[in-house]
Amino acid sequence: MLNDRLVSYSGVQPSGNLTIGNYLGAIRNFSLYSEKYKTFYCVVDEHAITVRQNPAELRRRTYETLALYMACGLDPEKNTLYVQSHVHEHAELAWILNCFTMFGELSRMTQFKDKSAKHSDNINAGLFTYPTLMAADILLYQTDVVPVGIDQKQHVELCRDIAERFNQIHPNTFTVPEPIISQSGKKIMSLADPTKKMSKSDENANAVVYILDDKDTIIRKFKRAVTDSDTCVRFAEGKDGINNLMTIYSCFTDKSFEEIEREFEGRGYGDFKMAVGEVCADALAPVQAEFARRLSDKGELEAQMKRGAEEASYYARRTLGKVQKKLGFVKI
Ligand code: ATP
Ligand code: LTN
Repeated sequence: MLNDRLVSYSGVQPSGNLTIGNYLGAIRNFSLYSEKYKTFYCVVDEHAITVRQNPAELRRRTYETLALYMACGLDPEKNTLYVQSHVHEHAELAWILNCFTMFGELSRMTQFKDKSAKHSDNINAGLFTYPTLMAADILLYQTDVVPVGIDQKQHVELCRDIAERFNQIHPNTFTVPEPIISQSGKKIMSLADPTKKMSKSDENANAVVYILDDKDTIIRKFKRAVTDSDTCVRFAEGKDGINNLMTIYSCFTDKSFEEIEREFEGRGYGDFKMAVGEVCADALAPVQAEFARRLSDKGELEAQMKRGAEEASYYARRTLGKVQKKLGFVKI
């Protein structure tokens, strides 16, 4: 809570081109809070360097992610949109929280296990302590709710544990946040392997639909999506590919699974895949147009980064100051 208003906070890494998983699981839901909550949405570039990034690409994607936030309906007048590395309090609080986080807790994080398997040549300490930086992001703003996809639930739960542990030793320091997982789009799966999460860092571009893919590409990717040897469009155990396509169709049309089954009764997978591609491309078209408009004005994006950083710093400074005082750091 900040100034009697509930707070919503979330972040996206500028680590690749954003996918419809990022859109349906997270970004699309951010604007639901803009009216009633004080909202902070961050481009988490410091998290992105836990795996190697090309500097020029990281810089470009930082601008793009900010432009995409706005294109997805986040009005910078109503939401604080900013870049993590512009607010130094994140890294400072992360260090402090490292001293309140147990080695065993961090070792149990599934994202750490997955990413260390994937990047076995670079299992750095930052990858291991990634969740304490994420906890610092959230706790600096006295956050009440954190809208994320289901893969981030474990990190938000660890953040709650850290906040409760700190509050037990130093009462009334942090608000303890709740993860908010959108039911429909909580885990969009890969089109090539529907048992795996769709991920922006997937090497197979056909497994992933990017928010910025054009209509032909989107339709081609859905046409190639892995399904099963059945022909009937219905949601059932073991039909991971069709279940995933039905989930995506449902997210874009708001239709229930029963309605979708009725709509495609007697029609084959080919028709259905085409329809999923159409609704997805049509829903993304206005986002893409607004993205292009926002990205073409670099000066305005930089001005927004500056405004966002100033707004965020004000609150971040307040919380960090309170924490430092409670710990016994000398103020000069
Ligand atoms: P990376 O591949 O680099 O790990 P990512 O695609 O998992 O990235 P993040 O930046 O880590 O994306 O996630 C941003 C937000 O999108 C988070 O809230 C995350 O839970 C959500 N998200 C990511 N992938 C999916 C997905 N497939 N389905 C639903 N939500 C997702
Ligand atoms: N860890 C998240 C990104 C992230 C985040 C956050 C999400 C960094 N800081 C704070 C919510 C709140 C991810 O990998 N998707």
